[in-house]
Amino acid sequence: MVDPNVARWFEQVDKTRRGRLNAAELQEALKNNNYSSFDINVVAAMIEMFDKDRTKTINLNEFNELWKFLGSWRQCFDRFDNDRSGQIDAGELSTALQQLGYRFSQHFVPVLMQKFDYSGRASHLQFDGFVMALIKIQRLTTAFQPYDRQRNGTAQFTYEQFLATVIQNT
Ligand SMILES: [Ca+2]
Ligand SMILES: [Ca+2]
Repeated sequence: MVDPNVARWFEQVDKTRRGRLNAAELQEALKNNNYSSFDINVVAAMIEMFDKDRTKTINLNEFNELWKFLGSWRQCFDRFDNDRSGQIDAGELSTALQQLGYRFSQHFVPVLMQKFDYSGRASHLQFDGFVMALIKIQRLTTAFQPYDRQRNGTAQFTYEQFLATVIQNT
């Protein structure tokens, strides 16, 4: 079942009326709290995840699934946006990662800020950067775990295993 509000929004951004959104149209549909559009890299990642019929475009059913996915991430984002600024700063991100069960040192958060603050300021994550950061961490953690036999956060792998893992997951 497609939510009628979602269907209406889909129709508004489907300017070409072809029943499917390309990357530019989807980018128009996905907004951060400050009304900026999602970064095009995040739009591309969303298409890759939700384009089930491999058309490189997003139809209404795919859009509906994407919308539900982002809705649950939005709740998570709002929960960790402690000062209600509509963006996630380094302190909020650090708390979020801890509460989501990750154990990182203080050196790791700046790496994330650098990469996922698409404004280039490395100071705040908008919703798109927050979602992207957590998706990547989830994926790479899952890819790392089979190598981490003692479950202590260290692993040995060959150069080729490392490359394969990164290429498959980023
Ligand atoms: Ca599709
Ligand atoms: Ca905030």
